[in-house]
Amino acid sequence: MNKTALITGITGQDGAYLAELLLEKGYIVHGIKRRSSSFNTDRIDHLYQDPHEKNVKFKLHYGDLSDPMNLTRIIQEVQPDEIYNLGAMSHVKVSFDTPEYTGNIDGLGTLRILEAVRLLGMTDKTRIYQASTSELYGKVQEVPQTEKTPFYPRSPYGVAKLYAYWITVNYREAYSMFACNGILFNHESPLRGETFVTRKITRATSRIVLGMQDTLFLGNLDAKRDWGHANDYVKAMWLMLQQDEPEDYVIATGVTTSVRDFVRMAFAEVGISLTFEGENENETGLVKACSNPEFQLPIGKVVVKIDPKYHRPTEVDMLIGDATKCREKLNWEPTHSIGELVADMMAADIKLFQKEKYLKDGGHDTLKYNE
Ligand code: NDP
Ligand code: GDR
Repeated sequence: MNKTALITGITGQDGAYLAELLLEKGYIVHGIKRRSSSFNTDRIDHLYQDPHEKNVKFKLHYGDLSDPMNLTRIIQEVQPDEIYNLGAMSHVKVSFDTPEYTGNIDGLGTLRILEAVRLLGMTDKTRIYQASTSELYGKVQEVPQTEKTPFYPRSPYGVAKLYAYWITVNYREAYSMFACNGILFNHESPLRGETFVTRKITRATSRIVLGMQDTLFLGNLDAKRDWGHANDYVKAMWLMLQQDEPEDYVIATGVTTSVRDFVRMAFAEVGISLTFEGENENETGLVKACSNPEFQLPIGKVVVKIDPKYHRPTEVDMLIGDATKCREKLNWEPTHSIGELVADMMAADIKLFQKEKYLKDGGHDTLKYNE
């Protein structure tokens, strides 16, 4: 019998990779998408199956984590063996602008899923994965961070996810539910949302070397993150739900890199070396040398500047994870180094913007871009 999975946040980066993985494994995959005035299914359009055909293995339902009735009905209809709760307002900086909404979706949304499963009497049938995060660690207490490191979140997003983490643990203990927290460190890919720093950098680097943008404006260049590849991380999510016992796991690479070094690596992918000068808000990134005849920029050109609007009221300075438990119990290893991640993202964005430039030069300037 095929297993059935339900994914919230299926239209996001992780939702797309996870849906692909589960379909490959023979699952019937259901996903919850939000109604939007414009299409929001770009990342999963290649998985679409005509619902009029027989044996459809991929199905989308309209829904929202703010709506408990809707969630309960979908769970009752779908009868999932596994629920992956990936839906969230996932942008840390934006959570300072929308703190209550973030608490409702990222915190209470998790409760709504757990409570629906409990009220429907499905606690023995349905296993639940909760998308927890390294943002729980926040202010550095211990390096590297493990499952035992104390939490100290530093944003409304982190605090909402703290509630979600503990309500998942509580339902596991109170009602013997198979519910796990994956404490995932930052993971990126060519499908990463355009306003997260890595994708912002690879998009801007591509546009700058193609002559489509002048400058990349960033906030804190000193922040350090443990960046892995989303394609690796969704495999760990699945593995957690295949174990005999429900537990919480850290998923990380164990390597940390500053935002400044990520910028250097992105430009290096296209043969441009950068040097950074100045301090704090006056720091700039300048072209030091170009070794690729295809992508030439004037030596000394300023390509990176600081815009204080990207600074956060409270920042998470440094994250580095210790995934020993995951390696030992789940036999999981990341397969992409930071260099391979940057190369993958740069190759995809160069291709994307070469295509856009071609269309633009031909008078078909239809695409928008975000900062
Ligand atoms: P994305 O921002 O790419 O995707 C978030 C998904 O949640 C989208 O499908 C979005 O829908 C959906 N969503 C947002 N609000 C609601 C809502 N009110 N109701 C239902 N769905 C909603 O995030 P990622 O794929 O990167 O991350 C997946 C999960 O993992 C998130 O919970 C995130 O917080 C968490 N996480 C991510 C990490 C990372 O580095 N990527 C690390 C650790 C945790 P729409 O497309 O319509 O906006
Ligand atoms: P993060 O990711 O906050 O770690 O949350 P993000 O890429 O937004 O920021 C990483 C670091 O880069 C610094 N930074 C900037 N960030 C953005 N977005 N834009 C900028 O211009 C910029 N300049 C510097 C930030 O200050 C920060 O220190 C991500 C999300 O996916 C969460 O959902 C997830 O839980 C965590 O990763 C783990």
